[in-house]
Amino acid sequence: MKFVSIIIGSKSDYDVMIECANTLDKFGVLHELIISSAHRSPERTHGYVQGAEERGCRVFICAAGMAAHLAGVVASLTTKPIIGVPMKGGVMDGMDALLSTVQMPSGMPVATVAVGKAGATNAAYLAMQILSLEDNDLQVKLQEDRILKAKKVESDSLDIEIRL
Ligand code: RP5
Repeated sequence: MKFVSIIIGSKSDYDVMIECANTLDKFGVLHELIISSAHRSPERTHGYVQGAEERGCRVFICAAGMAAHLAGVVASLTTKPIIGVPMKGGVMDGMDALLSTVQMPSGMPVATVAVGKAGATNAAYLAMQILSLEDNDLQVKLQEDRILKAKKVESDSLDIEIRL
């Protein structure tokens, strides 16, 4: 069974990261969402990643704030693709987490998306684009979604536009 794992570092990340789960839901992509911290529960994190990979996890999405090591730690435990979502909060309100998540040493990549809700949604899309390489139905759904987005731009513009 192929699925996507979403790991969040704290319950305080949930309200943002539920956007990620909802986006996967919208496309019918199987996923799990758990709380596990690189710092507060390292053994749980190790055990979960190992077990999830054995059960069929194809992509890990990891969200953390402050000294955000979760995505990097998960990257150290698997060669499956890792997507990191930096969370707001901390003294630099997300910039700290962004730099922690994005600045991985060479050979240990974490595909880092935007801070906060846009990142949570894009993490889901990026995971689905990875899965769609071997899933034609999902690829078609993503293409249809692009068409809807383009139509929405046009209809939004029609609502407000002023032209000569
Ligand atoms: C990180 O520290 C979590 O991912 C969260 O974004 C941040 C703050 O955690 P809490 O103190 O709110 O639990 O590990």
